[in-house]
Amino acid sequence: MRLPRRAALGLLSLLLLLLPAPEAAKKPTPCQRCRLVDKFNQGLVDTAKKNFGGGNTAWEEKTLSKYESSEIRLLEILEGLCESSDFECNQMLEAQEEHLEAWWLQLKNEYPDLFEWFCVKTLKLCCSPGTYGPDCLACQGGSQRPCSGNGHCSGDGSRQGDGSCRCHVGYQGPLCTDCMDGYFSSLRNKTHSVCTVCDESCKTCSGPTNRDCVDECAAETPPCSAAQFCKNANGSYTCEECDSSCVGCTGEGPENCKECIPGYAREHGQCADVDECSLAEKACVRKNENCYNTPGSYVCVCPDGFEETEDACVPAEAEATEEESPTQLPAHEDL
Ligand SMILES: *[C@@H]1O[C@H](CO)[C@@H](O)[C@H](O)[C@H]1NC(C)=O
Ligand SMILES: *[C@@H]1O[C@H](CO)[C@@H](O)[C@H](O)[C@H]1NC(C)=O
Ligand SMILES: [Ca+2]
Repeated sequence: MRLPRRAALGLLSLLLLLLPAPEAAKKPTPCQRCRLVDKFNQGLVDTAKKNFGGGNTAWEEKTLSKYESSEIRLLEILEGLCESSDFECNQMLEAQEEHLEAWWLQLKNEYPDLFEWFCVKTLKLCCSPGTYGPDCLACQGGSQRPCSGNGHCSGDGSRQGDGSCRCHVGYQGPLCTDCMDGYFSSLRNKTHSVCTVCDESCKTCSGPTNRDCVDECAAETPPCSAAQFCKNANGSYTCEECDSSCVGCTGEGPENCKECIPGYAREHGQCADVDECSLAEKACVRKNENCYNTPGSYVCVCPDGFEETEDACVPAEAEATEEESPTQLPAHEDL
């Protein structure tokens, strides 16, 4: 089915109405509108070689009305300033034409920079480059090289913004002098800072090649917790848990412990359980008591047929022995 032409057109215009106007997002700021001075300067260039038509005659040269500084030339320049369809440009031109004329006829020698005189000083719509905000204050890092030349100053050249820096990629810090991770400082003096990208295999680096990757594990403040060790990888690292017999470690397994947990001691270079029952000094001191070694500890228990008293294991009563005869190895909880 085909829509009748009128209906299709109606639908189209409805759609256009519903779509957000693209200009709304890019509405020029007052300072950007004042950039018609750029067109004015272009007009100056375009008319520089012109004259009244046949070349300035000697008579014309002598009279005051040389083309170079004539109102004729001004009008020619003003004519080319705005597209006829550019409402805002024409509105501004109409409102400020007298200013431009005054500059052209009287002030251009004193204030040769039209932008500076017209947009900054007179209309106060812009600021000089390197300055920002209602009062045209210097950008972070100064108006000569805002943001150390490594970023954009918020509101630079306009009456807006806050003068802070939005750094170019690779740079960070309030003045864009610091390097981001993945970049290294290849030049740094009082005024200049240059950050250069690391080799792609490095996360951080001190130079441009893959031999300049920073070993994070060798950093002054190690990146892993006390119960972990740092494993260096290409351009990266991982933190891995120490062996359970370690208090701190330099690597994997019980042989890389810094210290052993209680109940363990270094034996053949690695942390191993201490067999307290075979020590020269008896671990279990009560009379008749048996000693059982456990990982990290030991237990002392009375043998079958004996009863615990405070300082000895004594033979149990006959009936009690019968009742308890199937007793097996004591569990840890009997400690
Ligand atoms: C800092 O380095 C830049 C770039 O090489 C150089 O132009 C400038 O003169 C240096 N400034 C100082 C103070 O050394
Ligand atoms: C690290 O990278 C180098 C060169 O890119 C390579 O020869 C080496 O095997 C890598 N090492 C690891 C642990 O991935
Ligand atoms: Ca033990």
